[in-house]
Amino acid sequence: MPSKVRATKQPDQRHRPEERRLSDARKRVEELREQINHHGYRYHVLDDPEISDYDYDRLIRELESLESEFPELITPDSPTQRVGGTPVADLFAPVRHRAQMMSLDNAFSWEELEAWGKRVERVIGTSAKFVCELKIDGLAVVVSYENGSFVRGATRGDGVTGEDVTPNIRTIRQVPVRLRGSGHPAVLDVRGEVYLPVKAFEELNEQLREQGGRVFANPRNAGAGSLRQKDPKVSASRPLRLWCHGVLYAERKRFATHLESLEHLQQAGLPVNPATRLVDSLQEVFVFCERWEKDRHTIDYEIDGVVVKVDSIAQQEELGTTSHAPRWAIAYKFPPEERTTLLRDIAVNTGRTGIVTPFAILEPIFVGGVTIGRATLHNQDEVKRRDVREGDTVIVRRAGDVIPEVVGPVLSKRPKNARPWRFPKRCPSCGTALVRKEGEAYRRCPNRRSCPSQNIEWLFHFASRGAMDIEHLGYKTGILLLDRGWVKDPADIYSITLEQLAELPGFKEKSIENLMTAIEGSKDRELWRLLVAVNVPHVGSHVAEVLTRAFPSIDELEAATVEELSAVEGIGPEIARSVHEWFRDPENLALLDKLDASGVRMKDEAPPPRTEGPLNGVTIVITGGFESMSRDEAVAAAEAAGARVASSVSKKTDWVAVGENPGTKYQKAVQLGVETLDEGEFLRRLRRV
Ligand code: 0OX
Repeated sequence: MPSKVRATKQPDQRHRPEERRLSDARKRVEELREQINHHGYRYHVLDDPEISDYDYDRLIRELESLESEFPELITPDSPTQRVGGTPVADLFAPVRHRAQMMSLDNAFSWEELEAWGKRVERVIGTSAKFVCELKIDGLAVVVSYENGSFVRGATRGDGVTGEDVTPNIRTIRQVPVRLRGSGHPAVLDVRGEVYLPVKAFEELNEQLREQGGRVFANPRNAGAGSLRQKDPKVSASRPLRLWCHGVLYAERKRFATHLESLEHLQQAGLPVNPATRLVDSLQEVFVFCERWEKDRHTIDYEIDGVVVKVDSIAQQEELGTTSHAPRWAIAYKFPPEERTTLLRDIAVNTGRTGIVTPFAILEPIFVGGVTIGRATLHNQDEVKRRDVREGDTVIVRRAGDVIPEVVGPVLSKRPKNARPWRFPKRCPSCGTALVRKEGEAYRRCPNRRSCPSQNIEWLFHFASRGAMDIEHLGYKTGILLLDRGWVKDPADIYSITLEQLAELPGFKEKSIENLMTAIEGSKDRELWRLLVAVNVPHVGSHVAEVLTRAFPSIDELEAATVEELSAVEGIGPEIARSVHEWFRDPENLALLDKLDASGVRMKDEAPPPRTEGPLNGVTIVITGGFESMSRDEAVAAAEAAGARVASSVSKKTDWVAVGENPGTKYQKAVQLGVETLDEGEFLRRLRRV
């Protein structure tokens, strides 16, 4: 009998009215979720909606209103919970991947691609089928489902451990909160690439420029910045997207081919790039690559090549992997893009360290996925070598993340009156006579303390994401602070007062509070950030991290001799001398004192005592290369197991893990009688086998 008829004839007397309402609401909520998930998939993944935006919004609003009336019905996989569903406390917590997230080897030419293909066919002893995919220039992520529900999103990190970005991934509309259909593996980890479409990138930069903030160099950086937002609401406001390109881990499920795994993902409602093709020969791989090299700007996201994968999983297994990349896949990288345009003018700019760099002002041109109006000319010698002149038609190149550069002039188009360019004698910002030291390629402005250009560039660098990471302190605000004379060097920002900020145009209660909080928060940054921020020549983030791991306080860095500095693995004599010299300059020491007096942290906290791990309290050294992991992975794995990994062998070393082609550390270990282990034993001690 139809339930409707029974319900009118025999009302259910056992339930009270509010329970009845709740059970009706539950039913409707489930219906709505199913409909919303279905239409969301049609719209966001298939790009083929079945209902109008208006009707879709109505469904969402009805669900929101029911969930607000019956909060007990809210579940984390409800389509209303895309923003703010998960406790944000877990954001960026380390996530150990269930399988290593390998990277890709590159082929930069047809020859290299062909050599790879031939090797593949030699190893498997037959011809192969290949899957060709667009190589998305985005951020590698893993998206995890348990029993069909989205549970986690993480960045690739070093391939072994990434960062938890679940709330931010959840804001991506193409990521289904529940997989379609049934019978999904209990655990499914999907590899994909998160990206920001080019148009969204341009709009975002426009917005940031208006707010006087820092703009992103390219869509990839903007995507990374948007994914790594501390506030998922900000991530949600950036239209990030995802393409899935493989299964990283599927519990109790084996696919026969890569294509089959992609089809499974697609049927589950995950976005798989429609340009993906299965081809029968290397010849067809070339055709695919050629087509997409030509058509790369017909799509609304950046690609930097084609990923070619052997389709058969059995053949993939036969080919195996190197320490960092599978032998069954390769990335064919597109050559950098070049275009010609008019060079309107050559100008120079004084940077944060006083180096004066020439750059070209161009007729804006779309190259490498973005419109550029300026391109670097590097230095005086380069301008001479390339002999570019004002009025020239020039070739401009931009590759991936690299700063656009002028390759050279098109001589046949040179105007008759074009004259060789002459480097200015004075700083364009402060008028001080420029100097060029013997053996240096650069001219510098020696006016270290009062050149406006050096000051703003330094302040901007000090506050940048890669240094002290002070949000809301961009060029616009920096210039206001410098112009008023309140900030003469970056340490002065720590003495800025609320009253001063209130005098600045456009500063209201909220923006003042934001900036003050950001400045205060930056006092407690890791030491490497401070070292980058204070402008030590040759010290970027990587070198700074290496140095501060060995010398975890400013006092220790200052006291270190050139020999001690260069004994640190990864620190060469030039860097060591540069750091040592920087710490001998009284002006630099005065700056550090001032920062110290303002409460800026001058040392790193001791690492927290490790509570578990098979190598607790063990000091080891790693030398040579391993089959199963890269050097960085070996260090990370040993540290994760509780070991202290030292850079040189001493009597205090407990043992040395020795890989292929070990260096002098191996000999030193033998000399000192320190135990040495091969890769197998090393893995056993890591409890990996
Ligand atoms: C991409 C992309 C990256 C990963 C390791 C083994 C195969 N950027 O679009 N990686 C992979 O797969 C690799 N595929 C892709 N399409």
